[in-house]
Amino acid sequence: PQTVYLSDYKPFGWHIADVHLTVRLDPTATRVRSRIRFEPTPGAEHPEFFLHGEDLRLISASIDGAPVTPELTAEGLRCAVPEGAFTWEAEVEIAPAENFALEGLYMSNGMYCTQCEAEGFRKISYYPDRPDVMATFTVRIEGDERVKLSNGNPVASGEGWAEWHDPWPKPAYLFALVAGDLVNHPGSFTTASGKEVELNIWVRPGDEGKCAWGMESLIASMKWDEEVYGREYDLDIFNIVAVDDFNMGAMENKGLNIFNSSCVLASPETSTDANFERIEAIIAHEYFHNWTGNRITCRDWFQLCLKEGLTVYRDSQFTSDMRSAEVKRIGDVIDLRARQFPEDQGPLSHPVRPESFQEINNFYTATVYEKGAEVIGMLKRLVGDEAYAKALDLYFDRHDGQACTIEDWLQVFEDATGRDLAQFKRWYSQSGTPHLKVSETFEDGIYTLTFTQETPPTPGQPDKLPQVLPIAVGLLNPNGDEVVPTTVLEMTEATQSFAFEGLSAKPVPSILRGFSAPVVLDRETSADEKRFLLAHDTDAFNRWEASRDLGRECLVDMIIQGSEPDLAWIDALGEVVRDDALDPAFRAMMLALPTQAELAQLLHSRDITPDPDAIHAASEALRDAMAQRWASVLPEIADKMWVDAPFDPGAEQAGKRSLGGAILALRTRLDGGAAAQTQFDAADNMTLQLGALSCLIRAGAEDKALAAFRKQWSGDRLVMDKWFALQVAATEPANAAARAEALTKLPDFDWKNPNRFRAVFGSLAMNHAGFHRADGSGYRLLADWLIKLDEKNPQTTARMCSVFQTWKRYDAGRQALMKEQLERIAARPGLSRDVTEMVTRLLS
Ligand code: DPP
Ligand code: ZN
Repeated sequence: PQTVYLSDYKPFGWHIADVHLTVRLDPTATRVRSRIRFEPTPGAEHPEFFLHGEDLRLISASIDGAPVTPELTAEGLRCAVPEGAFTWEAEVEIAPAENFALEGLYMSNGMYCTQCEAEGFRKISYYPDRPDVMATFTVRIEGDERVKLSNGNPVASGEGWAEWHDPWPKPAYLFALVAGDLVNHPGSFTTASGKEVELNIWVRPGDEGKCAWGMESLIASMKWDEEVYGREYDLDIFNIVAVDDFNMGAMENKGLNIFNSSCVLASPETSTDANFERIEAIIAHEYFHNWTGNRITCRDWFQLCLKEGLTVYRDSQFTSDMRSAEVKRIGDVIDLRARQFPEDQGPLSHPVRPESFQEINNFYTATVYEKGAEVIGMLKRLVGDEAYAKALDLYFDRHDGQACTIEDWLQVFEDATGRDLAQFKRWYSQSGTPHLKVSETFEDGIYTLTFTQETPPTPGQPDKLPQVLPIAVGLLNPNGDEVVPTTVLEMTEATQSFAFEGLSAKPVPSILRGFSAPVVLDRETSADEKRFLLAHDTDAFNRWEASRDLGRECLVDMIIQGSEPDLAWIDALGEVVRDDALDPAFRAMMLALPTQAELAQLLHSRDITPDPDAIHAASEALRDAMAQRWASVLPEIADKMWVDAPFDPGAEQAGKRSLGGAILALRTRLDGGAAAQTQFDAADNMTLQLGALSCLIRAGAEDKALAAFRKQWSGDRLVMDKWFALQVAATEPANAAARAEALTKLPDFDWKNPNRFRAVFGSLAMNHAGFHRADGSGYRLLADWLIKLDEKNPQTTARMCSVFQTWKRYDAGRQALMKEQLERIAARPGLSRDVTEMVTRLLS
C-alpha cells in the first residue's frame, strides 16, 4: 500500500461552487448522477484533474455537455479538462446491498444509510474526496422508501422523491443520505436568537420508546453550546438517525447525524446508567462538531485532532457540567491510561498529529482523540479560562467556513495571548508518554520540588525534546491543612526546580492535581504519605490517585512476593467508602481496582515480565480480602444505596447504583450470589439487572439467570449484545476463549454486525488472563475471526487488531504465540489495506 505524507500536501486547484446529486435508490443498482461546476482557483497550480472513486461502475461522463472517456484507475479517474471553469457530469452505479464494509452507501436492516468519513464518499460518486474541498450540496433522492433524508434543509418532495439543500459549504466526508421506513421522535429548540429548529430522532418502528433520552441530551447540548461557547445551530432542522450496523459510535454529518443505535437508543429497562451517560456524551460530541469540525473543518486528515481533540474536550466539559466534574475527570484518566497509554507505549505509538499513514481509518485512535483532548486541556490550563474563551472566539471568527490546520489553531492562541507556543506545539508532533520524576528538599522554610521529564523512544522518534508541562501542585501541612492551594507550575526544561517559601514545616506535596498533564508520574512515595493524601487531599483526583497507588503497590507486592493484602489500605479505603458525606459515584470509583492490563503495563515498566494468571489471582485475592474485611458493613451500605424513586438516569441515582453495584460484587464473594440473585429477580432496570447478572457469572451461579435474561430480551438486539459481552468478559479466564467460541455458534451471533462482533471479541480481549491464556487459544480464536471479518469489513477488523499492541510485554512463550497469529494474518492473500498497515506496524 501507498504511504501518504503530511509534507506532501498540495491544494486541489479548483473550487466547487455547488454539487448536484441525484440518487435513484436500488439495493443492487443504485444510480448516482452528479453535476459539479469546477472553477480554477486563481493563481493555483493545475495538476492533472483527478477525481477519487472506488467500486463505482461508470455509466457516463461529460464536460460542458460533451461526452468524455476518462482514464479509470483503482483509486479514481483522470481526465483532460478545459483551462477555465467547466461543468462536470457523471453517472455511476453502485450496489449498497452488497456493501458490508459499511463505508459509502450501504444497507442496514433494509434501510439505506451512508458513512463517508474519512474517505467513503468516493464509493458513492467520483469526487475530489478531500476535506479541503468544500461545497454546497443539493441532493435529490428517488425511491419508494417513506422517509428520505439528506443534509441541510428540505426543499421539496413528491411521490417517490425528496430534495434537500445544504447551504453551508462542506467537505464530502460530511455528506449523508438515509432512506427507509423510519419513524421519528420529534422535538424542537429555539435558538438564542429566536430561531425555531425542528429536531427529529429517526428509528426503526418499535424503537420509538427509546428516543426520549437522546432528545433530552440533544436539547441540553444545543443550549450548552450557546451558553458556554456562544455557538448557535445554523439550519432549520436537525436530524439524528439510529442505525444498527455501524463501524463507529456516531457521525456528525451536517444536519443529519447518523448514530450507531447503541449510542442513541435508551430506556431504563434496556440501558444501563453507563449507557445513558455515554449516549448523552456522544449526542453532545456529534452536535458540537457542527462548529468544531463542520463549520471549521480539517485541511487534510493529518489534522484530524483539530476537530476530534477539541470536540472530545468540549464534550468532556459538557459532561462535567451535567454531572460531577471530579468523577468525570477520574473516569477520563482511567480511560486514557487504559487505551491511550498502551498505544503510546507500544508499536502503534504516533503523534497526536501523525505525519504519515496508509489508511486514515487506522488513526481514529485514543491518541488523536483523547490525548488530543488532553493537549487542549493543558493549553487552557496554561493560558487561563479567560484567554481560552478569547482564543476560541477568535478561532470561530477567523476560520468559519475554512479547512484548517493545527498551525491555525495555535496561531489564534498566540494572537489572543501573546504567548509563544512553539515549544507547546511538540505535543502535536512528538509521540510517546513523558515520564516525570520528582525530588524534594526542605531548608530554611523553603520547599523545593525538582522535576525531570523524559519521554522514552517511540517508533520513528528515537530522541525526544522537553515538552511544556503544566504541573498543578498543592501543599498540605502535616496536620492536614492546605498551606499552598493549587498552583500551576509551568515546566519547560528537561530538569527544573520550583521553590515555595515561608513554610513553617516540611509540607506534603499533592502533585499533578486533576491530572494536569498526560504523563506517567514516577515518584517514590511512602505508603504513609499516600494514606495521608487519601485522608486529607482537597483535590478529589489526587485523593483517588493516592488510593489507587496504594492498591497498585499492594497488588504488585502480592503478585511478585506473594504478600498478604495491605490491610491498612483496605481500612483507610473502607473509611472513604463508608463516608456518606462523599458522592457515591466518587466512592464507587475509589473501590475500583486497577485493571489487570494496567498492572501488566506497570510491571513491564519496572522490567518485570507480567504473568496474567498471577495478576488475575492477586486481583481476586485482594477483592476477597476487601469483602471479608468489610463483611459487616456491606449490607448497610447496600441499603443506603437503594433507590426508591422512579428511575432517573441523572448523576444522583446513577451514582448510588454505581456504588450499590460495587458493593454487590463484594457481597457476592461472601454469599455465593444470593443477594445478586435477589436483585436479579426483582430488577426493573437494566443497571440492576445486568449488575446482578455480572455478579452471578463471576460466582459461577449464572445458568438460570442467563437463560431467563436471554428469554426476556431475545428480541432486543442491543440488550442481547450485553448478554454476549458479559459472559465472555466476566467468566473465569480458563473458560473465556471456549465460551467466546461457543457463542459464535449461536444463530444470533451475527458476526457481520460490528456491535455483535465486538461484544464477543472485544470482551475476550478485556478478559485479560482469558485472552492471554498460555495455551494461545484466545489469540488463535481471535485471529481466525479477524481473518474472516476482514473479507467483509476491513475497518472494524483493523481496529480490533490493536488488542495485540501489547504483545511484546509478555513472556517469550506468549510473545511467540501472538507473533505467530499476527504473521498468519499478515500472510493472508487479499488482506485489506487497513489490516495490512496494522499488522505491519504491530510486527515492526
Ligand atoms: N464519528 C466520529 C466522531 O465523531 C468521527 N468523526 O468522532
Ligand atoms: Zn468526533
